[in-house]
Amino acid sequence: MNFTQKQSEYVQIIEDTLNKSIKIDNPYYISLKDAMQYSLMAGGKRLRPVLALAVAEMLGKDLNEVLAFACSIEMIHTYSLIHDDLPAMDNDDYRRGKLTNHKVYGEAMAILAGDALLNLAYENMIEDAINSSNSRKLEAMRLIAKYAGALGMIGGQVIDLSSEGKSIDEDRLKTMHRLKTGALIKAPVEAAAVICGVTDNELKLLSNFATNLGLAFQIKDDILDVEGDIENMGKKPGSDALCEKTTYVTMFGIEQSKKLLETVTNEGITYLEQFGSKAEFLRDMAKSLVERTG
Ligand code: GRG
Repeated sequence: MNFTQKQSEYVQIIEDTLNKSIKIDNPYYISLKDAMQYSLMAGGKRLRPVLALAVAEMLGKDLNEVLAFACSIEMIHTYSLIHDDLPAMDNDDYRRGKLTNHKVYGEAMAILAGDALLNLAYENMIEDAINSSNSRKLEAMRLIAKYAGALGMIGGQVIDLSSEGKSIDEDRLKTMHRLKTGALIKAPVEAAAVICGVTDNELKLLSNFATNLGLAFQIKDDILDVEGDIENMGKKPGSDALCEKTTYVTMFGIEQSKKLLETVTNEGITYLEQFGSKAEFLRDMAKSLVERTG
């Protein structure tokens, strides 16, 4: 099976699980379900849960062992995007070519839909851990909470907000992206690895791979922001794309950023050597992120 087929297979499993995961049927607040479902099923790439499934399969484990955690990370990712789009943050009208959550359901409901997705993520992980004899799931949950929280994605978002309108140095730029984007890419890789019972050395290798992948993902995002006009469609004055902000491209220039992207990706792939041919999908995934157009 080639990379694209395997990726579609993973995405299908994730879509099916996510689609069934919001179980609100109370007519008094069915609108909350609509708002949660709207963003959760809005056509994201499912990069993070795919990573979790791919790690589990590489390690020879049943995908169901990590599926609840994979989908929970996607819920956390979705909540972060809903909140990031709010007027108090990036103030965006469109995401993935569709109106943002608050533009359809209003700000209050968008905040609540994000909050509810975050809670559902942990409820599902806890339920999965309770019904499992795998005690490592608790540690996996701790890692996810850390990477999504103040020492991870939320911390990165705060650095981003406090950097607005300022010219920032390389260290601050890297720290911001390591936390804001990188942490939630490390979460599925490390959580899946821990659930599957890897050795400390294997965990370190996979963690290093994910660090590089997250960095490459962000550099590519910055390159796409400059190169893809579509990225800027629907943005309001004051939103990211139109306001002067430091990115890898503004700091290093486009050509240097492309070289950095290549170097970071290739280095990331070297951490997979020990896993041999079983790591083929993860290698291809890293390469596909370099080539992505959106
Ligand atoms: C509001 C707590 C809080 C955090 C927001 C994730 C985030 C932090 C902000 C999103 C802003 C942004 C565009 C970050 C760059 C990298 C990134 C996370 C892109 C979106 O991820 P993709 O490309 O999205 O995986 P899809 O749409 O495929 O799910």
